[in-house]
Amino acid sequence: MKILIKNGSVVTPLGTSLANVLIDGETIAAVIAPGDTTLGSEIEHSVDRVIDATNKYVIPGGIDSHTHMELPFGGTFASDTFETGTRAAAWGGTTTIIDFAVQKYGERVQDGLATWHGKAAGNCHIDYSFHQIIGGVDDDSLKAMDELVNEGITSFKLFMAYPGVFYSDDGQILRAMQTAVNNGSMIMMHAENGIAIDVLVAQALAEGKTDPKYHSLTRPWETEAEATNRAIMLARMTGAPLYIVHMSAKQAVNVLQGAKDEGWNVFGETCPQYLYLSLEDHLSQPGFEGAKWVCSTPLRSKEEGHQQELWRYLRTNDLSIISTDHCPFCFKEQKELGVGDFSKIPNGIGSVEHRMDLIYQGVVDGQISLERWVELCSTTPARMFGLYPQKGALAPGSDADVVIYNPAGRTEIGLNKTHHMNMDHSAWEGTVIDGHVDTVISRGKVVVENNEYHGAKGHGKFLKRGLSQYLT
Ligand code: DUC
Ligand code: ZN
Ligand code: ZN
Repeated sequence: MKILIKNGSVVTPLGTSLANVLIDGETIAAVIAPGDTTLGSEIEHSVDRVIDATNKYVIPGGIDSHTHMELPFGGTFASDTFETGTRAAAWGGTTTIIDFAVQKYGERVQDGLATWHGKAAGNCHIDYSFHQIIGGVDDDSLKAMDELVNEGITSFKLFMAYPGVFYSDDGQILRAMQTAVNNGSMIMMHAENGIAIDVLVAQALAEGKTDPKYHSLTRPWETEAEATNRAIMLARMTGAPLYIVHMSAKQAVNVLQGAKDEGWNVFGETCPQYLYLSLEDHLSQPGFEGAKWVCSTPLRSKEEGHQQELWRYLRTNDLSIISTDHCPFCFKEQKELGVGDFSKIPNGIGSVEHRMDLIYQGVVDGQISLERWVELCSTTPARMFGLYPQKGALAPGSDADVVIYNPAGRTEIGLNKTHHMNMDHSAWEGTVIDGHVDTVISRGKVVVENNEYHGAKGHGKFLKRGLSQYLT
């Protein structure tokens, strides 16, 4: 199948220009500037389909480098399967996800990874890869890290939070970082001081503070900034590269910025929820409603001014990537596990379908440029996690993952329960976006067009990743 996308404005981190994009099978064959006749003007007649993208943006498909399909958490499982979650992602212009395979404490890392391959294989609508969560650092799991790098799993997540579940102590973190230095992989960190948080949580509950808002109040910004600083110091001791996930506190990013400025190989990501949602407006809603917005790191206080600072750090590249940390739970029976005890509310928000739209709104609002939107949501994730230029680029030879985005369109999120994630509510209900994902192409196949879905499970393939382009 040959497709010509005609007259669109092609947007990459390098700039925006009118061009035609020729797709041949699963890859991009050419990006043709107007007036370039070297490929022959009859090209339009030699293709199977012409898609007119006049007045629309043509961008590389979104890459969400932080999702949790089917994650076991808080006595339940994240409600999107690989099938439902990747379908929802495709609807929203995301054509690759990197999910987190889990090594549970006491389990072999290889067995945890095999479980994740089993969940995803044959079920995904778009291409996918995995980072590996190391839930128990010991001699065996450190050896396994080397093995996994050869299998295309080149990044490992550790937790400074959740004692007794995913938590690693400083010595374990240090050893994992030393291993990463040797095998060239990236250490990803959930940076919150879980030991301090557990004390604050127990004290709040003992005082009868059980509402969802206490989830944030028992995880103050200091717990994030302290853990971020400690993770950076451990990385400095070892020389390991470090990528801090889901950053929400401006003070934590400030610490990261300081280390970057001193020349350390440290990176940060944030997520749409930290840019738009807050403790006051969402987590503090009456009754148990706020449970919809319980996630970790937590939504922060609007009054503390985190959101503007996070946008600023996105402009200055102190934050390099916007992922979702997509971790959906239904309100009924899942979030409700925490009625009367906020600490039992499963942590997570579902956004995999909305990230491209939500961050495009940042372009409309003047927070970031069009090119930076593409860089934060597609190109840098590909480069950071060893997928570039197969993904994240509109260039000859790259996979034909393409989104045609209509800046004159409108998207009303959650209106009439019309999202496609497997959730009985949306944390984004009522959000209006001044733009619309018109057409989505995944490896040469048109999967979304005219508000209709044409994708299929099993189309998505596992991506063996190389090493990060941000490391030497
Ligand atoms: N944060 C969440 O919100 N959910 C799952 C795990 C995490 O770190
Ligand atoms: Zn995390
Ligand atoms: Zn996560």
